[in-house]
Amino acid sequence: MAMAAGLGVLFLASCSVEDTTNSFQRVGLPEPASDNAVAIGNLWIGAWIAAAAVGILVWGLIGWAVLRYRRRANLLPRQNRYNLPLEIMYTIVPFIIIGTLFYFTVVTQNKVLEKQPDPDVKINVIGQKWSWTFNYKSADNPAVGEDVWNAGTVNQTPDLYLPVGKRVEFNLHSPDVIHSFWIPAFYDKLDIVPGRDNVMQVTPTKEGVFAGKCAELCGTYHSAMLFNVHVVSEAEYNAYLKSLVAKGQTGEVKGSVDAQAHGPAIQREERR
Ligand SMILES: [Cu+2]
Repeated sequence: MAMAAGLGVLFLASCSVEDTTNSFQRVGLPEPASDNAVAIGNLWIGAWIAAAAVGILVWGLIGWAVLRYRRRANLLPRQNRYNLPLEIMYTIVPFIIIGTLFYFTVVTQNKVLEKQPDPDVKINVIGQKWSWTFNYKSADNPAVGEDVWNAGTVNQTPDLYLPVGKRVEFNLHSPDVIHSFWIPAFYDKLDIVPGRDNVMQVTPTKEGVFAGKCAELCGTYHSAMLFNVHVVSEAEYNAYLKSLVAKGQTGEVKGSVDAQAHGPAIQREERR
């Protein structure tokens, strides 16, 4: 048992979310696709290593006590109480464990929440019952020259385009209830609270198509609150924004109902 436990800790210690295509080594986490994902993933694995080490020690001591002090005769064993050094030890050790976890959590949190004063791309995201609206603040992008938008409905999953390797700022706004903006491959997630716009910054590091979801049970069609994240080259990103200009989806809209009123591209098919 001790050997299996030791192997377990060794396995976890060899885990990292960086530079691995082996999902076992990432403990089942998705392949990280943003700068924050690596920091969050390694904090997660580190917490598992700490939990496994404590668990193995406790299970080991329980197993040892059960075997070593199993009943051999009908005699009552010697009764001990008030072991002061032991009591001090098991008061201090949890503080050390919590302090260590706290330290690494704060370091990771500071990195993840770090905001650059001048991000490359700004997108106003609206999470509304029950889809997403993406407003690309691209008026000062010389390749586009206008703010453009794209929106989904419960029947139409919207697309979100991001340029790879660029600092992206999401301004998260909700006109109705609490939603949560989550791209699992980025690991990072932030609630969208009515009356309070939250800001998230991230740098996508890998091209590809990733799933996006609402991570807050927000109502009847919560399960329809999906979006597709396309991380593409800058040229493809600009070409996409220009295609929105060509469709007439310029300016800024505040939600899918608004988007339907504005945009010929969006069909009126929202469920009642
Ligand atoms: Cu939602």
